Amino acid sequence: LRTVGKSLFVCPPHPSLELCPAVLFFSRPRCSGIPYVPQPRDKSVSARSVISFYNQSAIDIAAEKPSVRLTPTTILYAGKSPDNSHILRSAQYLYKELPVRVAHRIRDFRHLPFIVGCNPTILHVHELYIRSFHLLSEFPPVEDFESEEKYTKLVKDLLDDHKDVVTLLAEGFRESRKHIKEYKVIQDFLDRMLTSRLGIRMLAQHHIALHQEKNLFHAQPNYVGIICTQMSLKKIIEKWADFSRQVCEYKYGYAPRVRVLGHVGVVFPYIPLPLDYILPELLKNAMRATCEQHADNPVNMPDVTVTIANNDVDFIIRISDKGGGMPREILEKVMQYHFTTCGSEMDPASENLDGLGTMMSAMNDGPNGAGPMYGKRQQPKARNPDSEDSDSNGFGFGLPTSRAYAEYLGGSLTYNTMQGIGTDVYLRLRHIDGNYESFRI
Ligand code: ADP
Ligand code: K
Ligand code: MG
Repeated sequence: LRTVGKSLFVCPPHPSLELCPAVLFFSRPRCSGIPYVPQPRDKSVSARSVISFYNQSAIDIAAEKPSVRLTPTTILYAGKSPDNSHILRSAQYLYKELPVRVAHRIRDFRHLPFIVGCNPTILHVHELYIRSFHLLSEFPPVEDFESEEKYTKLVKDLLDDHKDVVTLLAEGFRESRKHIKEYKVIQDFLDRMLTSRLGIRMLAQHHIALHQEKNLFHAQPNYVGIICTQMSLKKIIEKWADFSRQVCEYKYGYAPRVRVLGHVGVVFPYIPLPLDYILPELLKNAMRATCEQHADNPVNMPDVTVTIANNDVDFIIRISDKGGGMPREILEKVMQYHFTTCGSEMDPASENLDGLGTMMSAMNDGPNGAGPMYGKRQQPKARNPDSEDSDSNGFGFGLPTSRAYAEYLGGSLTYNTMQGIGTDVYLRLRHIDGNYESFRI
């Protein structure tokens, strides 16, 4: 098996990835006597990737190149030119940069422990990246607006192809992590994978937004690409508080109110995209804890309090709840990928999430496919309208992913908890307005 593993990920490969005996062996469903032949989710994807295993040198060469990371200020002040040449330059930057970043991710997949890399769900994501690499690197150079238009279409399609990647990785690792002794291997892989994906999506979305701004009809006021030049923290917090309350009401029948205090009037340039992921995660955690702690008296549930503090260098958002805090035994674990007190992790016997499942499993089910616990009830109106990602909730990904994003953005995510009372979570992020050194995308 070792040899086959090497041949899959390091040396020239087995002729057919799909039929590799090791893949067959490891992907056979438990308790089934029938040999399992993994079905490619998309035939064209799979066929392409199998060929690509023969042609890895292009990936290897790209993977050796360093990625060129830009500061948001560089992006912000790159300027809009009346002849739209900035859009062409933006596409040309992506044209060079995306294959390199995608190749780095492929290299990471190849370095995963063999048994994890063979997981069919992880293999599927691995293939998705290989396919994207080829589509991006084989695209003819972007030289004029006609090719820019086509290139932008390709980038849009790829964003769409990759929208479920977080959920797929969460599933794939949940299945295979039990075979890995060292959690750090998984954490490092996922931290790199998820933050790199965030970076790629920010760059791609930025370009797509610039492209759309050409048409004044699509131009959003106060936006340059994905950068909101006048972002109000209070507004964005309120937006996600409303969203999270709807999800919470759907799950528990009630939801705590959210008060926003502190520097509520601050407005500055920032990129809302990562906040659109982090804020609902943190608010949902606070609301879930509050609802479960005060289930006996939901009418007098304590509010969730969000405090904003702004200074020259960074801004801090504190989310405080009176949800009973975290017990000592789980303190070390809450930041781990897959650790959750919803459903099966704490209580492996309870496969059915009835009553305890994370409120966001509602969001995973899609518009019609309510799972058993939501059977006859109405779906929440709220779906995460701004986040492109399908939800990875219920996987214990909220805190670790938010922390990885915060650190990628030059900030931090920390918490203090008082068991029996409640929890304070601090999200600290750097300004991007160029007065101090900021992060690079
Ligand atoms: P999930 O919400 O899917 O369980 P997270 O990573 O968001 O995953 O959180 C992991 C665990 O941390 C939760 O299951 C819960 O036990 C604990 N936790 C997170 N936030 C809070 C909070 N505000 N109060 C109490 N416990 C919390
Ligand atoms: K977790
Ligand atoms: Mg959560």
